[in-house]
Parts: sequence; C-alpha cells; structure tokens
Amino acid sequence: MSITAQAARAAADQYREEGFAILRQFVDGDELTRLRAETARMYDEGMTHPTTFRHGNLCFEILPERDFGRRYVIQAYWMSWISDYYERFRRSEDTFTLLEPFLGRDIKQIAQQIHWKPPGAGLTGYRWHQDLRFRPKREEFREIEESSVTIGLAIDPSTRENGCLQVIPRSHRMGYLGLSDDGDGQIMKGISSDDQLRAAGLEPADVVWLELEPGDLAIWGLMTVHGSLPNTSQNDRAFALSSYVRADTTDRGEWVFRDGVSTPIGDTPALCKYEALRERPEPHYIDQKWYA
Ligand SMILES: O=C(O)CCC(=O)C(=O)O
Ligand SMILES: [Fe+2]
Repeated sequence: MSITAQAARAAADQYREEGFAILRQFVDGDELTRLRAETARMYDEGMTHPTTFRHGNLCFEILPERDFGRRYVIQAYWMSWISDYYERFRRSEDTFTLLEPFLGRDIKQIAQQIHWKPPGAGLTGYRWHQDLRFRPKREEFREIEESSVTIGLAIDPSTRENGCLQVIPRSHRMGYLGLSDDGDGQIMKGISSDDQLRAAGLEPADVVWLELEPGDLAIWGLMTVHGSLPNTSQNDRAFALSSYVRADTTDRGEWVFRDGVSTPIGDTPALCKYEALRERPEPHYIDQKWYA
C-alpha cells in the first residue's frame, strides 16, 4: 500500500470542501490479491445460509432461492468476527494514516460491510440518500455530521454498468433532505430517479460517477447525497465499506485506534448502528421479505 500523510491531508481537504474524495490505489500488489481472495471467501461463507443470518454484529444479507430463483449474497456485516484478514485490515497502519486528518487519533468504527451486486440479482441498487438515516439513535452521537467518515474500497472494478457509487458534490452542506425516507424507507427497493433529486433541490447534472479500479478508495460523509444503480452487467461489484467516528463523540462502536494505536476487536461485540444486537445476540435466521 502506498498512502502518505500528505495524500491523506489532501483527501481530507477535498472531502470537507466537496463532501467526497477519491484515493487511487490505496491497496495494491499482493495485498490486493489477498483482499480479493478473502472477499470471495466471505461470499462463499454467506452462500451457506439459506436466508439472512445474524450472529452478534456479524450478518449476511441473503436474497433466497425461494424468491429469486437462486441464492444471492448482497451484503456482509462485521466480517471481523470470522475473518482475521478483515479484522487486521480495518485497523491497518495505512488506515490510520488515512483517517488521522479526518478524525484525529482516537477512532471507533460504526460499520464494517461488504456490498456485492451479483449479476442477475436485480435488487442491487441503492436509492439516493444520506447515510445519516442509518444512525437512528441520533442522541447517542454528538456532532455526528463532522465527526464521521465512510470509506468504500473497490474490490472489483466499479463501473457505470455494474452500479458504481454516485455522489452529488457539495450536497453535504444542504442539511438532511429526507431522500428515500418515503414509504417503507427501503433504499434497495425501487430505483433512483432524477425527479427525486430535483424534488430535493438537487441538480441531476451535478452527479459524479465514482468509477474505480480494484484497490481505489471512495470517501464520503453522513450528509453527502449518494446512491448507486443496480448492476446491469455480467460482472459483480464487490465494495468494502467502513464507517468511522471520532471516539470522544459516542459510546458506541468498536475501537480502531486509541491515541493512534491499532486496537483489536474485543471478546464481545459493541453496540454500533442498530439495537438488533441488544435484542437478539444469538445466531439466528431472519425471514423478513423487505423486498416484497
Ligand atoms: O454499495 C453501494 O453502492 C452504496 C451503499 C450505500 O450507500 C450504503 O450502504 O449506505
Ligand atoms: Fe449510503
């Protein structure tokens, strides 16, 4: 890997100005080969579950055979619990170099996810939204807009055809716009449209498509308007997301760096985004047809 403190500062400056940034080749060489192999292993692990499976913060979101003709894995959450590779990766030295100009030296993690868009799965788009909607317990976070950042690492090439991320520059200064909060609020159901942007006072012509090569990183914030289309190509789009927060602003999340020192995940999972952990920590299957 090849990140310098100077490149990280430049990315942080761009992020504050535009609401997003791109860092090319954050991961490369042998490291990228291992990352891709481990991500494929996570997909295979997901495929062993007939429906959505949860254990603690670990989760595999499954589109089941019964409703989709064959089984697809579309998301994994908190792979750290079954992957030494991902556990080390989330708190690597390069990750600290990257995050320090964004969040300082004491950092926790609120989300660790892989998103796949398997060809043929259909339901692989994410309608326009701001990620603030995924922090339902707002009172548990202070200064949440300025003290969080999300990074998305391309595992596969991320192209227009396979549903790369799209962002609207400077939308992070517009406040919370309620995009995709209508109806049942499912962001993977239905499709993004220009009209939804216009209705929120945004200009469709401003959209930037974040086309990425494997190992490239996209960076965005909880207030940045973004989304992605379903995959219409024959190639999957695996994308690894991590959301980090300044540790002094919340009691939630898993430690990543304490005064810059890489900190392994503990023995028991910490409460992160959702209450599901508290309500049902044991391994179980979920048979909720959110896509119906
Ligand atoms: O994977 C994607 O394309 C977008 C995901 C996203 O925006 C989210 O999970 O909040
Ligand atoms: Fe998002």
